[in-house]
Parts: sequence; C-alpha cells; structure tokens
Amino acid sequence: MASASTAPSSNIVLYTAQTPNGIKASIALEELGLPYETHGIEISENVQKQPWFLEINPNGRIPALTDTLDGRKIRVFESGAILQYLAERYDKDHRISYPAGTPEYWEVTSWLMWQMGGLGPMQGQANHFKRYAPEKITYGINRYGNETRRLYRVMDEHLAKSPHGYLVGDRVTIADISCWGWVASHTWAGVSINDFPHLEKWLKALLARPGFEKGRHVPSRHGAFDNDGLTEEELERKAEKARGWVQKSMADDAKR
Ligand SMILES: N[C@@H](CCC(=O)N[C@@H](CS)C(=O)NCC(=O)O)C(=O)O
Repeated sequence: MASASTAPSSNIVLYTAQTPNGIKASIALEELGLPYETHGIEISENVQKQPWFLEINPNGRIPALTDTLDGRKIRVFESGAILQYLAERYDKDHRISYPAGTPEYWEVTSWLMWQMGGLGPMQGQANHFKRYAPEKITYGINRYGNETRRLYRVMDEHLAKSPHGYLVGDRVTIADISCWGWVASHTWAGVSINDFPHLEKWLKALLARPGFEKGRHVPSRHGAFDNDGLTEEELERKAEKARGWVQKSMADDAKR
C-alpha cells in the first residue's frame, strides 16, 4: 500500500485477485500513490458469488472497489470503470490521464474501450479454449488465439509510431494500465509476442516502473512471466489444476 503522507485522502477498499483485470486497479492505485486497503478474493472458491460480494459487484467478478463520496459509501465495478473513477476523481495533476475533453482524453478513452471490449474478452476466451476447456476444440483455440494476435498487432503497429512509447502521448495512462496485465499473460493464452517488438519493448518499459512493479503483485505474487519459460506439457499441468474450478463455476452459473 502506498504511503499516505503525500497522497490525497481516500477510503478505498479494493476487492481483487491475482488476474489481468485485478492488477489494473492496483497498478493504477500505486501509480497514483493512493492509500487503499486490499481485500483478496479467492475466486477459485467462488467468494465473488457470495451475497455480500454481489452487493459490491452484482456481476460476481473481480475487481471492484468501495469508497466514500459526498459522505456516502459507493461501489465501482468493471475494471475500466475503476480506472476512469480513479483518474477522474484522484488524478488532479494528470499523472496517468489527460484533462477531460482534450483530444488525448478521447484517445485514452478509445484505447480503454478497445481493451475492455476487445483485448480482454478475446484473450480471456483464448485462455478458456487453450487452457480450461475440457476438450481441445481447435476452432475455438484458433479463433480466439488469432483474434488476440490480431489485437496485439494493432497495438504493436500503433506503438511503432508512438514517439514516447506509450499508447497515448507523453505519459503512461489508464489505457496502458488496462492492457498491460493481459499482454504480460500472453504465454498463458498461447500467443507469442516475438513478432511484436514494439509491444515487447512497451511491456518491459512499463515493468520497470515502481508503480507497475508494486501494483502487479497485489493481492499476491504476479506469476505471469514464470510461464514464459515453461514447456507446453508444464503449462498443461498447471491448467489441469485450474480447470476443475473453472468448470464447476460454469456449471453452477448455468444452474442459476
Ligand atoms: N469485464 C470485467 C471482467 C471481470 C472478470 O471477468 N474477472 C475475472 C477475473 S479476471 C473473475 O472475477 N473471474 C471469476 C469468475 O469467473 O467467477 C472487468 O473488466 O472487470
């Protein structure tokens, strides 16, 4: 958690787990130097589907946060909404954002929506078909793997033209933060970034930032890069462990 000495006051509780969507919120909080309390959610035990948590996120997914606004407790769910909330409420000197209404603000919004509607869902499905499906369905593996690769190419070609190496302008923004955890997990989705040199450079440059380094390990160690050195057999053994709860969780959802 960041030091409160120079940070604006807040009453933030972050409900999160070690996933690409979860670490977006903690990286933004660390980049902003905001104090916050972390409440780790054990998603393999379906804590995110318990009634108390559904009061915070009716969708039963992490991340979500609570805070106090005008004396009332508020909730914010969906990682993109959390990033916008933190930027608009707490980033007054525009460390990870641009002033509302500027061309850069709309470019950040465009990339954020691109991540939320494209990269996250497509790579999530690539993970699903590659790692969690009980059978290997080639069509699904190829469809989502190829779509993830296409989206990486979009980023790579955009970053090739970026003078400062960020998605938008001269600074790291919530657009970069939203994409970073997904690109860091490329091996799990079965996608190599060897063909995307600008994307790889961006990934490493952001990794070197103290805010990313601290935020990525919330609420537990970020292990995405461990996968890069594993064989397909080793990755498959890891996937087997997670497949059980993913399948059970899907079956429970289907019964509701
Ligand atoms: N669009 C949502 C997606 C959230 C999401 O799918 N979270 C996953 C972890 S990355 C989760 O909570 N999974 C638990 C489950 O499926 O029950 C966001 O960006 O916040």
